[in-house]
Amino acid sequence: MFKKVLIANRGEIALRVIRTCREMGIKTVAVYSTADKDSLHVKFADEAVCIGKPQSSDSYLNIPHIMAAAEITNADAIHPGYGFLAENARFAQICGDHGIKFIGPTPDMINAMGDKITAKETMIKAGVPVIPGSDGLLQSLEQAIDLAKNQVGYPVILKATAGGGGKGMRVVWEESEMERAYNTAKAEAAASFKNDGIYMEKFVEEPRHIEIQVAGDRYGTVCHLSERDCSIQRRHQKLVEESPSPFMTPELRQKMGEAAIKAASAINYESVGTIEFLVDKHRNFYFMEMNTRIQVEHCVTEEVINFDLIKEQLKIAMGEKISGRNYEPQMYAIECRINAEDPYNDFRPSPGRINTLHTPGGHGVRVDSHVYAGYVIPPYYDSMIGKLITVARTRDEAIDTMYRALSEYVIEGVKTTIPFHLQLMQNEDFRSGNFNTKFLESFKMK
Ligand code: MV4
Repeated sequence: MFKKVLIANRGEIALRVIRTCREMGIKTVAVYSTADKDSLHVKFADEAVCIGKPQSSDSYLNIPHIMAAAEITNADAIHPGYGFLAENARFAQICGDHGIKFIGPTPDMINAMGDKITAKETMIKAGVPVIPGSDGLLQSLEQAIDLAKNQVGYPVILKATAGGGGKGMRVVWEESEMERAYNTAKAEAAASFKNDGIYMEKFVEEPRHIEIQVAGDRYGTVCHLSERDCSIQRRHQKLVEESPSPFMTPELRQKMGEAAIKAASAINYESVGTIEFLVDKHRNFYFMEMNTRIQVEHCVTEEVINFDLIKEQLKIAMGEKISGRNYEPQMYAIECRINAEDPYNDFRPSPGRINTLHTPGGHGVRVDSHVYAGYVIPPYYDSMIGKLITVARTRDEAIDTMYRALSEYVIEGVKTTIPFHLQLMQNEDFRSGNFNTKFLESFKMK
């Protein structure tokens, strides 16, 4: 049993982890940068240690500073949250080397999924469907041209093996575009990831992004906890997530759930994690990547299966067995990300002071947020103010509750994504479940 957990993160997820620790009788240590000294995660934790200057590289990404904070407070485990060091295998290794449990998978598991070609090869061996494409790294422009023409077929997409989350991808519609795309993809990969390895896939047009939540324990048991639909994204930033997916059928859930369990079992996965799939209009699904962390959107799953995923993650890290049963959604849940961004101005970040705050409440409403009236959103990190989650027996009702809750939400002093979400909740295509990852490209604010 952990006595004390250090949370190597900030904002709403730090608060989220503190809440579950408190329920489990585990003491908590917050770490914070000088920009976050007035943040709620600092006030809610049992102890707090300042780990450096505002820049992430001086604080939330600074491994020596975080390890020092863990040692002086005598923490026996570290929860990395999401982002920052959550998928840093070296950090997980260093925690282990210092006798501090990293609450997440082992460094080997992080590495197995961090390199996308390695991950894909592992999935092929495990019998999980992947998108057809090059057999590993592309060796030359000539090979790329030949493959696209004679094997894969246009359109194709070039991706960085060290990438993920959409960075450094290039879609190629015809041969005349290949040279440019090949060179820019390689250069971008080198600049962003210090690894210029790229590979090719058939480009799936207008796919849905549907991911399966999984959990595995150290005894080899893996289960799935159903899906989330994350197709409502803008420039690879998710804005709305929901569960169940309006595109899902019982048969597809069965098949994708089985594939997700195979995927996680292939690396003996321990902890909670997510298998991301692309799903085409014929309901063919393909493994895209695995996230070896808790995700921002985990709350919609928690609401539809009535299950605390952070508690499960902590129990698995403490060596407990999981039941091994799979979970089906019993409810409908939607999450809107409330960001300090101006939806009327290309979603430009809008940091600053929240002068007035009224948070929605009532039946079926959950708000996970670290802000309060007078809080200043610093410019150094992401612009999330919080997550508004609604839950109901039908999707229509969850949307109606969301519209009502959004209408109640008052945040003055900064621009927010609330006006965008209000308009989305009234959009006919959204309401009918008729959308894919291209939906927001043509969405216009009124
Ligand atoms: C694709 C694709 C179409 N075909 N791969 C974007 C994030 C990164 N993980 C992979 N991504 C995509 N890969 C093939 N072969 C389309 C996307 C994609 C996308 C995927 C999920 C959610 C939103 C997206 C938006 C644009 C492109």
